[in-house]
Amino acid sequence: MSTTSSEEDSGLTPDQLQFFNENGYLVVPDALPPSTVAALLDETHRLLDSFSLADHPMTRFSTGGEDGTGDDHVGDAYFLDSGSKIRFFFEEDAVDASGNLTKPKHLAVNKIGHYLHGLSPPFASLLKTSPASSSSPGTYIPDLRARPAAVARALGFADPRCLQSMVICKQPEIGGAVPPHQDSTFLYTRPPSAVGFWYALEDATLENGCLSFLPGSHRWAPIEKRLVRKAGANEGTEMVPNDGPRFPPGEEYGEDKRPVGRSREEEEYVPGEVKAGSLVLIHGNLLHKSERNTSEKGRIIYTFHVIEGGEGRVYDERNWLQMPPGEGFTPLFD
Ligand SMILES: O=C(O)CCC(=O)C(=O)O
Repeated sequence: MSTTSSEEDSGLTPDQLQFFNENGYLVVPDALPPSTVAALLDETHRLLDSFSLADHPMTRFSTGGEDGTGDDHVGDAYFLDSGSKIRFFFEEDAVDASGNLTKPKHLAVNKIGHYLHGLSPPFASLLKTSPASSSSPGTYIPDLRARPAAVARALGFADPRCLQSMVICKQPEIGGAVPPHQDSTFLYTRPPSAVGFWYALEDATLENGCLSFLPGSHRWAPIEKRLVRKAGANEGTEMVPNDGPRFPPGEEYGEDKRPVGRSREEEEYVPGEVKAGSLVLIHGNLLHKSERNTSEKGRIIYTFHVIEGGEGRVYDERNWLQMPPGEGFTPLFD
């Protein structure tokens, strides 16, 4: 299902909220005005064209095996320090055995991350709630629908914090698949609270590797593992069993909510083909994935993730992503 948000209410309507609560995801078409889509694409291309290869460690974005929870997840210092920087991670198939690019650099990048919301004014503008809160004059977006702060309020956040942001390019011909995963595995709070805000900047289709979702899995699929830093500075990342809560608080969650008589493998993923400008909200426990892009068309998206920063949620020092020094994670509420 997809729904439109009303002009007056820039958060979620009751129907949208109900759909999200039942299914763990929600498509909001036309969340971004076309001028904003164009500005974010311009910024993406400026970044792709201007970064230097001279001092780049040629880090590729590897997702950690078939189910995304293997141990070969990217984890070098370039990745570990990216929470307060704008860094460029290559597609696995864009780097040959000798470490050379097989494509021009702007067509070789899988992902740009993870502090666009802090360092890039066009991307930062999505989090602004008023012209006064915008540090770069002119970047406030008056006709933004489903404004993130209002959505977060509708979802029940007390103190929503944006902790990371990324452009994912899903390049033509070599765009890597993203295996089924739950975002709270990578962005763990105790108890889990992550929600993804995923914006299509180009049409996302079955051909170029749109998202797909396992509806309702956020209610029964536990966060079994966490991606953490290995002990010692810049020693890489590893998946460890999650010894904390596996669901957000609430009676609607739990392994006993799994559909009766069906295994995880029998559940059916629902594709989410969306137009440029659409917002997709993704619950941190929801199983979702995207396929390889072998088509001629790229699929550029922007996504950021929000966690609860309020009382009763712990974000610990084991998480691979650590707070930007000084500022902390970016508040959505003024
Ligand atoms: O855009 C994609 O292909 C995958 C994004 C995703 O799964 C995520 O941001 O959690």
